[in-house]
Amino acid sequence: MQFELTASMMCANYGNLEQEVRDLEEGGIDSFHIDIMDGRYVPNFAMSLNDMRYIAGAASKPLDVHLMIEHPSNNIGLFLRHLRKCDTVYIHPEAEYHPSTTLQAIINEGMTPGIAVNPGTSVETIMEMLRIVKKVLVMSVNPGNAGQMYLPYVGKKITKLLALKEDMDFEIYWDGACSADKILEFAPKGVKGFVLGTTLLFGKKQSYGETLQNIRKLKF
Ligand code: S6P
Ligand code: MG
Repeated sequence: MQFELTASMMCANYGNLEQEVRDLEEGGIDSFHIDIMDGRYVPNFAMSLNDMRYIAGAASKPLDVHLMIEHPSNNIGLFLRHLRKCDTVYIHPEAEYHPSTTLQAIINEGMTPGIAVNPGTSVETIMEMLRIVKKVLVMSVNPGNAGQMYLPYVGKKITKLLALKEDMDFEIYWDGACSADKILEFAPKGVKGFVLGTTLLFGKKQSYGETLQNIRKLKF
């Protein structure tokens, strides 16, 4: 079964970030998930513009930049100028007065536009944006922290999005508390990729390569 695995870099070892990037790439990661937080839209700071720049310079695999900041249109250029055409930028529609204008700015720079959908946000409120974006990042925890519990009501929203994705031409990605049983359940249904954090990838005894191989060998 084909699906993408992304490393949530806020969970990585900052004492040796360059080695982390190398180990993850050698281990077979598909991309790097960069959680940018402003302490206002979410109650945490996590990663910043400089962290993103550093990883963008060290990585050969794509970045997906998850902007958890208020009014990203105010600063979107700061982020876009350091990214490559293969990278994705997700915004939270609730954080912006005119999210489709911000998505257009991402498209104009040649990056892939995405929206991140909070657990409490319904599909109906993002319907028009589904025609603009290429990726929908479904949050299965409230944004702000790693290591949280999965919120089970999100599963129904994924079912709704799966029914729309072909016609509206977007792919669905999972962010938050991603475990092997979630991959086993949702990859066959059509969820295209999974962000891996403390639940499955970081802080384990085995190497990143071993963990990633075990995930790819799951029996569907
Ligand atoms: C949460 C953030 C996520 C987490 C990731 C951590 O605000 O957007 O990307 O870093 O979900 O994974 P885990 O397995 O620790 O929940
Ligand atoms: Mg994230």
